Amino acid sequence: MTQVSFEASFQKKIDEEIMIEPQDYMPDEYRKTLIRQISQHAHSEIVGMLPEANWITRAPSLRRKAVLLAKVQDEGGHGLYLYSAAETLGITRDQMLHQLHTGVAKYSSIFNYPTITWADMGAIGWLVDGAAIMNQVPLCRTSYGPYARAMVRVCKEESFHQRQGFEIMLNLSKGTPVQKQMAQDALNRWWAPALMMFGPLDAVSPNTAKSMEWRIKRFTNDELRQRFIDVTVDQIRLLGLALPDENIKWNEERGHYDSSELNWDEFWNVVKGNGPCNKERLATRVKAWEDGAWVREAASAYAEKRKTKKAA
Ligand code: FAQ
Repeated sequence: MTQVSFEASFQKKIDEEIMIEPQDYMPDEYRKTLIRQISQHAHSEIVGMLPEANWITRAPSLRRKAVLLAKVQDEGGHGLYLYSAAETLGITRDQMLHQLHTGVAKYSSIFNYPTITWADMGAIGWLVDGAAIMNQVPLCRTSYGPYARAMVRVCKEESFHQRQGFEIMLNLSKGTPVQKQMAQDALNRWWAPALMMFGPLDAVSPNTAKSMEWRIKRFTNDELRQRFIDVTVDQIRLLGLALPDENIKWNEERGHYDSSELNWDEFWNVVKGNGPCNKERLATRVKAWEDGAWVREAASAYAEKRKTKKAA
């Protein structure tokens, strides 16, 4: 087969909804885009453990502590599935982690904001995991098999995360005036950053068009952001909280809620490493990697010893 016919048969498979598997032919650009997206997704999961891990020791009851601990551990597991999926494309975990630690690879902007009160645990579960679900359910049908399969389990766990966050918000909203105010403040602070998780506007997103053609993405950034706004507004009303944006209004003609334009300068500033917690998050990850060096060395020495014993 010539290069042209390889490419044509690849696109035909995509168009016929046949998943691409690691041993299949794929254009270099498809492989590169997948490595970029999956590794950034994996980094987001493990950096995303940090803002919530801050609150495990301060959870207000044993039940809340157990739930939060389980959630944070789940996020670590998601990172591991995703690193494994990316490894099937020919990059090693060490290479990916090196890219994260040197600031070459990105991770989601949302994890560069501080967690100030317990209500932030509610807002993260409800809004951040809620936005993650909106983005990741369609990824269960992404065109690359190992990524799609990893997403199925991830989405099941994210839905428990979303519910525990909503439950925290519901309890606070029904609590004392001070607790309700804490919930409102968390909603106000996390709303816009959660909407930014969906990425830049389609009009300036460099990767969306090609990723849609290759069915890596099933919906564009703007489509998913709008869906998220539409479902979340009703949940805010159910909580009895005020809308976090005075321009949220139902638009009969569009059949969607209108809302304010986001502050894209803030978004790009955070993506470029200058958000409120970027430096702290990266330093924590690098320290964890360095502190864990002895574990990696011990594990590989043990594996080496077993290999020699078996061979003898
Ligand atoms: N933050 O052309 P596009 C979670 C970058 S998981 C930082 O639109 P694309 C679970 C983008 O990489 C959250 N950077 O890019 C959890 C690109 O830069 P590059 C993570 C961003 O890939 C909950 C450039 O801007 N989820 O939350 C962001 O087509 C609680 C241009 O953008 C995923 O990763 C951003 N928000 O679309 C864990 C889902 N947005 O690489 C713990 C999978 C864009 O060219 C606690 N990823 N950029 O240098 C995706 O669906 C896509 O990659 C998008 C971006 C939609 C994020």
